Amino acid sequence: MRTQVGIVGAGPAGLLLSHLLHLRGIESIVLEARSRHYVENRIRAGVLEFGTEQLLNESGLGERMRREGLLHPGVVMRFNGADHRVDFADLVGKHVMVYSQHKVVQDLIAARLGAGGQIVFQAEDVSVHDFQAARPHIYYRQGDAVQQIDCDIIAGCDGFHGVCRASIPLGMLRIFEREYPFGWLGILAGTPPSTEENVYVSHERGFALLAMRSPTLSRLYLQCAPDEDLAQWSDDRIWSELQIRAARDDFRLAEGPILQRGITPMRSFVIEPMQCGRLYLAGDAAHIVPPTGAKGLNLAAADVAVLTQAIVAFYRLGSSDRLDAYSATCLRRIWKAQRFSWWMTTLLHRFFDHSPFEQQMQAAELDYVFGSRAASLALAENYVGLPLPV
Ligand code: FAS
Ligand code: PHB
Repeated sequence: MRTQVGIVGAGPAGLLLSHLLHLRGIESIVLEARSRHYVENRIRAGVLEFGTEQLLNESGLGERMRREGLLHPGVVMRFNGADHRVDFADLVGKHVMVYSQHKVVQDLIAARLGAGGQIVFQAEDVSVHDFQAARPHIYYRQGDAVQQIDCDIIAGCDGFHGVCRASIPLGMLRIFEREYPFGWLGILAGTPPSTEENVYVSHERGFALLAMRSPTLSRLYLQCAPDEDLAQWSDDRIWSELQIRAARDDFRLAEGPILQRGITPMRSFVIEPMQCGRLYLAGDAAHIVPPTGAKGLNLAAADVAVLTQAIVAFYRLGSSDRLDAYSATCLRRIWKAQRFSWWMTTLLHRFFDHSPFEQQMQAAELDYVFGSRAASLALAENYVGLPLPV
C-alpha cells in the first residue's frame, strides 16, 4: 500500500491529524492497535481549551460538541472549606468546553470513515522504518498477513507507550521528566454533577477534583498513592473520602453507581526534539502532563495543528522549512503548558514529606492567587489555553 502520510495511533492526535490533512486534500492511513470499540469508549480527558473548541468547530467537527458539550465560563478552587471562583469570562473573555475525549474520538472516527478515510483497527506488530531516509515505510500485521505502507511522512501519534518514540535512536533524544509522589483515583459515576463548574479541592488529606461529563454523569478524582491498590477502595470508601475532602458548610456530593474506576500515575515528561528524519511525534508520544491543568488532550490538538500546516507547506510549496521547525514551534508552548500543569499540581496536591515551611509556602501561594486579580488572570489565561502556535 502507498499513502502520503502514515499515522500510527487513532487517539485524538492521530485522528485529528488525518481529518485536518483530508480537509486539505492530503491522504493518510491510520493504524490503531486496539479495536474501534475500545478507543471509542476509553474515558480520559474532559476539558477542551477555547482554542481546541474553535479548531474542532472550524474543521466541521463541532455539531455534537455544541449540542452535548457544557460551556464553563469559570472554575472553582475549594480550600479551607470555602470556594474561590476564577471567572474566565471576566478575566480573559473566554471559556472552556466540557466535552469528553471519547466523544471527540467518536466524532473524529465517524468523520473519517464518512469521508472514506482509512483507519486500520487491531493492527498488530506495527513498526516504522527508514524514516531517516527518503522512503519511510510502516509494517503491520493483521491475522497472518504482514502489510507494508510506503509513505512520505510518518506521524507518531501512538501515545506514551507507543512504538514510534521508541524507534528513535536514544542518543538523538533529550528526555525531561518528573514523577510525582501520588496518582489520581478516578471514577465515572452515574449521578448528576453536584456543582455547576469543575471544583479543584486542596485538602489536608489530599487533592480532589469534582468534574463532570454530562447533566447525568460525574467524573470525580482523589489524590492517592502512586501505587495505590484499587481493590482496597470499596464504593463506600471512595464516596466517604470524597465527601470529607469536598466538605463545605452547606454542600454534599450526590452519590450514585460507580460505572468506571481507575488509577492514573502522575508525571511530567517531554522529549526533544519531537522529530527524527521524516518521523514526527505528536501528543502523548512526545509529552505527558499531570492532568491537574487539563492540558493533555489540548496539547495533542495544538501539535497536530502545527504539523498539519507543516505538511501542507511540504506538499503545496515543496518546502520543508515548517517541518524542520516543527519541534521548536511546538515546544515553546508545550513547556509553558508543562509549567502550568506542574504549578497547578504543586499548588493543590498534598506533599506529605513537605516541611512546615513548604506547607506555609503552598498556603501562601493559594492565598495570593485568589487574593490578586493579576494572579487569577494568569491562572485563567493558562487554563483556557495560551494562543495556538499557528
Ligand atoms: P492517546 O494515548 O490517546 O492515543 C494513542 C493511540 O495509539 C491509542 O489509541 C493506542 O491504542 C494507540 N497505539 C499505541 N501503541 C500503538 C502501536 N504500537 N500501534 C498502533 N497503535 C498504537 N488528559 C487530560 O487533559 N485530562 C484528563 O483527565 C486525562 N486523564 C487521563 C487518564 C489516563 C488513564 C491517561 C492514560 C491519560 C489521560 N489524559 C488526560 C491524557 C490524555 O487525554 C492524553 O493527553 C490524550 O489521550 C493524548 O492523545 P494522543 O496523543 O492521541 O494519545
Ligand atoms: C476531567 O473532566 O476528567 C478533568 C477535568 C479537569 C482536569 C482533569 C480532568 O484538570
